[in-house]
Amino acid sequence: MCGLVIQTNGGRIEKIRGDEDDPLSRGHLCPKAIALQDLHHDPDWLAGPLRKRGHDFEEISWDEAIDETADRLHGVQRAFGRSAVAVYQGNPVVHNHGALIFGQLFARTLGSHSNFSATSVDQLPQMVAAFLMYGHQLLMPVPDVDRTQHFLILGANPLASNGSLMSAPGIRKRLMDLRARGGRVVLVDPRRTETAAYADLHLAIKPEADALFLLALIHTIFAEGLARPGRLAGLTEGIDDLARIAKAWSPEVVADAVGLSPDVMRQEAREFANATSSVCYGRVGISTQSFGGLASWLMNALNVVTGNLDRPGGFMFTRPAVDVVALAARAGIKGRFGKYRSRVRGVPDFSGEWPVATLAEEIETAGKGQIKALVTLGGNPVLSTPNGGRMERALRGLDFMVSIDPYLNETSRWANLILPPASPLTRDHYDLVFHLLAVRNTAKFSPAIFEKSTEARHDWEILLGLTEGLVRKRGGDGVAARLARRVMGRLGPRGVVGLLLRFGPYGSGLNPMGGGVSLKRLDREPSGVDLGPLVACLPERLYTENKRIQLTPPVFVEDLPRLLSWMRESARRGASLTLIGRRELRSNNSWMHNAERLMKGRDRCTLLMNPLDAAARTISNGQIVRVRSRAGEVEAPVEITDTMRLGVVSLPHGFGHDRGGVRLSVARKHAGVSFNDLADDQRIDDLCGTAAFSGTEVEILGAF
Ligand SMILES: Nc1nc2c(c(=O)[nH]1)N[C@H]1C(S)=C(S)[C@@H](COP(=O)(O)OP(=O)(O)OC[C@H]3O[C@@H](n4cnc5c(=O)[nH]c(N)nc54)[C@H](O)[C@@H]3O)O[C@H]1N2
Ligand SMILES: Nc1nc2c(c(=O)[nH]1)N[C@H]1C(S)=C(S)[C@@H](COP(=O)(O)OP(=O)(O)OC[C@H]3O[C@@H](n4cnc5c(=O)[nH]c(N)nc54)[C@H](O)[C@@H]3O)O[C@H]1N2
Ligand SMILES: [Mo]
Repeated sequence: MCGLVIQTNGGRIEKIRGDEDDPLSRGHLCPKAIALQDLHHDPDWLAGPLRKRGHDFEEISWDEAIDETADRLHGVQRAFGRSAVAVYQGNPVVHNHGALIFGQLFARTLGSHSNFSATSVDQLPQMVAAFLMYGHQLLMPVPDVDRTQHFLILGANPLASNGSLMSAPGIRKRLMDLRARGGRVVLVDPRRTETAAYADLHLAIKPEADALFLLALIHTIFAEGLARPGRLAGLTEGIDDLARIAKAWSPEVVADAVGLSPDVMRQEAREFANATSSVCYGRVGISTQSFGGLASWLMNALNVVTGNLDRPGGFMFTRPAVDVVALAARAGIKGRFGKYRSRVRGVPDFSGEWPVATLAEEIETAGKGQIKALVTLGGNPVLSTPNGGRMERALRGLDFMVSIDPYLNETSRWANLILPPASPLTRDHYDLVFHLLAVRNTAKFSPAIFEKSTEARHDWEILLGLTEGLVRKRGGDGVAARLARRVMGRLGPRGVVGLLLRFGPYGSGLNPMGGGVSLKRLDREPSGVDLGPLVACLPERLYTENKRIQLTPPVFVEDLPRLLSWMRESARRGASLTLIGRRELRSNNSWMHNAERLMKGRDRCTLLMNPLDAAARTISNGQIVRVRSRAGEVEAPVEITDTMRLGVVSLPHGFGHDRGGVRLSVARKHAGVSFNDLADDQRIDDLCGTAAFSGTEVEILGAF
């Protein structure tokens, strides 16, 4: 989302800097932007399709690769049913409008019910909350960080991540401005992170206790008469029910399990309720844990009961130039929770998608409905989903696998075919998803910097080719579908975005004179167009049937007994360590470790440990330790630091590049180990199936 100015000379990049004229990023850029040049010139970025041959891969032509893939997918579907082919879509897809639009087309044509994505190792609980409370899975409010006076952050490290479900380039400056205008930042995280340096108060909570913490805040707010929903009162159902529920969860009751004193929680409740504006925001730390659904619900509820939803300085909805919320609703996709249960473990689906923590077992378990083939699109599940070891074994047992991915990496090495897209700098860019989640309404279209070589293909071209190939193998399809594909192919991603802008909230619609926010205008103003700060939009924006906010959806209320048992057991839990994850500024999930510029300097894949935990195990700084969980074992160097809460250790995810057969020459030199070799595929939030990374129990077997 950062606006970049890229200076080129012939086919080379000379310089990359932040674009001061970008209305969202205002000149900010992070190390990943500079590393774009490493990606663009990376010799490991595959130039063309590869086909597995024995233990190695051979280069083949695009025509052959597309035809063979279509043929194999068709064969599996004919023999075992359409859902025998699963699709896993990874994170880069949502940053790539071509892959996003044409990935939908491909998936719809494939017609399988076996859909998986990185959503269920990420923001799924927050989508469930948006759906159940506001009536639409994409209606996720964003903290109005530029105007708030009290920013309560749970389980997020925006200084490293740049914000998430809060696109906020240059967050450091935004937090400094917040405090300079007399506002307050409170951070709740078991680790004193980089973000803590910009907070007034850091509260080192125990992992997975966020729902309890939020209940204690809501309890206090009702008990002390601080609930002031204001105008939201008339738009909300269930305020009294919530007050009744919260009665049982006083700060005293939850304190031990949360690991914070009742006074601290009570104080924060008062300050949050009394500030002129406040917002509670939580991210990966409250999503990928056993109570992610409950925490996401309560985070929203706290904002509602204090009147901070949908008001400046609070938790607000965006109005992007391509309104994907309205588009999805028009297509009938607002969300659907738990219509089906998964075959093996019986976990609920969400909007036709299964939690990826169930993918390996669905591949391994024989019987009707077994998954026999897999398509990965911009995803690396071996490193990014729980129990990577089991995932690898499962992938090996597939009849067929294809990876649409630029690299021969930990996942794609198990594929029969790898179909690599051209470099990101050879394609246009429009943020269909992240404008929706940005702290300011802006629109920007970035043209491709370089022309791609004639042999190379973009993701969308690969996906369109596969779609057409599949239809051919099936012996054709209807006129309407054929026409739709023809039109989309002609338009390409740029043309589709142009149409979406035209018929979006700032577009000219059917007016033949054009105007408003159009592709033409964005071409003329390449730094982007400022559409202003976030504006209040309730109740119009709500998609619930009665146009009211649902404050106590039964799905959440019925999950409270599980939280209660966990709280009671927490006192009895042993002296083992609990593991949490972290993100590094110079890293991007599992796939940017092949960029020299990012990998320079110290080893970042270290196990952070409190000095007392280290002393108790006679471990010294830098020592390699063997860590074991129920799912597996890894060896990692320890970094002793008092930034960690006692009893909690932290390891980043996305490393572990020393697996055989991987073609990542730089990443291999900084291989690290994979968090997800320790994460347990059986540990999920029972409410929605999201992987529970936080709170993974580990023991240290020895130091070397
Ligand atoms: N333990 C632990 N696990 C986690 C997390 C955590 O915090 N802790 N975080 C989770 C989160 S939030 C996420 S989003 C997931 C991410 O999970 P994934 O999306 O599965 O993983 P990524 O590392 O983003 O891998 C993306 C893949 O896309 C490829 N790729 C990159 N650019 C392109 C492109 O333009 N086109 C195509 N076709 N492919 C491309 C890369 O080579 C790589 O193989 O990981 C999750 N896993
Ligand atoms: N540089 C960089 N930027 C990124 C990424 C990257 O890999 N590198 N990944 C991108 C992606 S895909 C995403 S989803 C976003 C994520 O963005 P963020 O969520 O802001 O980033 P994380 O660093 O995962 O922050 C999670 C925090 O939760 C804390 N935590 C862990 N368990 C718990 C818990 O039980 N309770 C509480 N309260 N806190 C807990 C961790 O210590 C950590 O500081 O970042 C995006 N931006
Ligand atoms: Mo993510």
